[in-house]
Parts: sequence; structure tokens; C-alpha cells
Amino acid sequence: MRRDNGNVSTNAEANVQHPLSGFELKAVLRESARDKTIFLHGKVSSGSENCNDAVIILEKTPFQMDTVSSLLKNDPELKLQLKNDIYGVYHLSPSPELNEIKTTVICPASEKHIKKYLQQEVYVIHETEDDYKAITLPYIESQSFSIQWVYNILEKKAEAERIVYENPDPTNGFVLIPDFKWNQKQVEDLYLIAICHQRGIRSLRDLTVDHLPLLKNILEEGKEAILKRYSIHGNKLRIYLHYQPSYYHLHVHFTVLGHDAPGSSVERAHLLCDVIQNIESNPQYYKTRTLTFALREDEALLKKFKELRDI
Ligand code: GTA
Repeated sequence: MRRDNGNVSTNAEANVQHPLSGFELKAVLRESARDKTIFLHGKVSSGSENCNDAVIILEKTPFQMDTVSSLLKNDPELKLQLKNDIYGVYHLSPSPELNEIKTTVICPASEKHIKKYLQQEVYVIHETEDDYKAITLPYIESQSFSIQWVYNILEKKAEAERIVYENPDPTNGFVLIPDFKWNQKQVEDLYLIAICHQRGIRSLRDLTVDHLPLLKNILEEGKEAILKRYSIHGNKLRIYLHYQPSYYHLHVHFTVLGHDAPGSSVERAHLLCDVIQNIESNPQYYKTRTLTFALREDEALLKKFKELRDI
């Protein structure tokens, strides 16, 4: 099945082109030895003549408790690197099924996608209510990332088989689904997102008392669904919204404590339980408060703030 308008396709389609067909590396955008991740800009060929920009993210996956002992059984081949007294360091080359690399392909990637993954300086912005209206909102309306992938999930045109839980209410309901960044093989890096059914709630800034039932449903039903499916209790979860998000359709991140997920730092993550309390104590809280966040050097929104404000 393929829908070109919504970019939905499945592997069941005959003649599926390899997603990395004709791959040619253009640049390493960023890499992290700590996270064992590398972000690449490349060209891939789609069809006979077209050559598309692609962002490819390669990430070594965490060990899985249930398979880790197979790595070491039956005298696997070890290449000695160093031996000193009781200390030995070896290279082990596991079989392919125990040596997976999670590969994310964004294709065709826009200039904005390429910049998003580029290593850059970041700067803190304190966005007042007026800044939001004069700078951020016009920016969001003119050039934010497409949210077609979100509508595909809500309309069951993509990832339908991955849905963990759904409250179908059009106003106060949501879909809970494993995040793109989680391979679902181990709960040590569990990462799900709750995407609300209601359209037009762009971000934290749009939230008022009208949205409290939705937010409370996401918090309570999301925790319950994760407990039921993954046996992880709510007191082990970090449940938060990003400000600024990359995609301006309200969604909530569920990650497990102990997993240092990208975007869980204090200048970006707003705990859902705090968001609910803030709105309860002041219905205009997110409309009026100055909100602080960081922007990368190359981001158009930062350029707008620099043009219009003394920062
Ligand atoms: N299930 O199609 C999708 C999909 N898309 C396109 C995005 N997401 C999706 N989930 C499903 N299907 O958590 C997820 C994203 C993200 C959430 C949107 O939706 O994975 P956000 O609007 O707050 O945007 O959340 P955010 O957090 O900036 O987006 P993103 O892409 O996670 O980028 C943040 C940083 O995370 C990046 O700068 C990069 O450092 C890192 N990162 C991004 N992707 C990966 C990856 N695949 N592996 C490792 N690190 C990554």
C-alpha cells in the first residue's frame, strides 16, 4: 500500500525501493561517542533519475537482558587488545542478530531537517507573552515541520499496529504509541508519545483550563496503559511536554527514569503534572508567562529573535 499524498507505505508493496539505494555520504552532521550515535547527511536515489537528500541516524542499541548471556556463551571469538595482570580487554564480534544498529532514515529531508541534526551552539531565549505573539507564532504558522506523520497515526494510516492505547474521544482523547526513537526491544530506554486527537493545539502556549480533562486523561490513562503493557509503574516515568517542540500538534513524551532521552533537559522539558497544576492555579499561566528555552544557532526562530529583540 502506498499513498503519495500522505507518504504512507508498507513493505508489502511489490518492488519496494531500498531506502538507502545508491547512498552517498555528503557530511557527518553530528556524532556522539557517549550515545554511540552518528547523524549523517547523504544522497539516496529514488527512482531512476531523482536523488534525494536524506538524514540517516545510526545508533548502537542498548543490551537486552534476555540475550546478553548468548554473547558470551560457547567460547566466542575474542581478539586480545590488552592484558595486564588480572585485567584483559578484548574485541568481541557478535553474530548479526546480537549486533543490531538502529537506523532512522528521513527522506526526502528538508534543509531544516539537515540543520536540526547539525552540531551547533545553543542560546537561551526568554520568550514573553508579546514575543510569542509577535515572533514565535508567526514563525510557527509560516515554517514549522509538516505534521502529516501525526495525522497518519491518528487516522490509522501509519503505525496502526504499534498503538499501545487509545482513548478515541475527539476532544479529550489521544493515541499512545512507541516513539520513533525506541526500538521496543528493552524497557531500559522505553519511550512513548501520547498524541491528542484534537487538532489545533500547537503547544504548551495554547493550553488553558479547557484542556485539563485531556491532560489528565493523558497522564492517568497513559500511566495505566504503560503499567499494563510494560509492567512499569508511573513512579518510574518521566512524563513531559517540550517547549519548543519540533512538531506543533500537542503531544506528551513518556520516558523511563534512568534513560537520558534527548530533550529531557530543564530548558526544554515541562513535566505534565506541573503543567496541570500551573493551569489549575492560574488558567492563563501558559498564555502569559515568560517561557525559557534554548535554540540552535542556525534556527530561523533564533534569527527572528535576534532581528526583533536585543539578545
Ligand atoms: N512514532 O513518524 C514518527 C515520528 N516522528 C517523525 C517523530 N516522532 C515520531 N514518532 C513516531 N513516528 O520524540 C517522535 C520524535 C519525538 C516526538 C516529537 O515525536 O522522536 P517534539 O516535537 O518535542 O520534537 O517531539 P523533538 O523532541 O525535537 O524531536 P526529535 O526528533 O526527537 O529531536 C530531538 C533530538 O533528539 C534531536 O536533535 C536529536 O539530538 C535526537 N534524536 C532525534 N532522533 C533521534 C534518533 N532516531 N536517535 C537518536 N537521537 C535522536
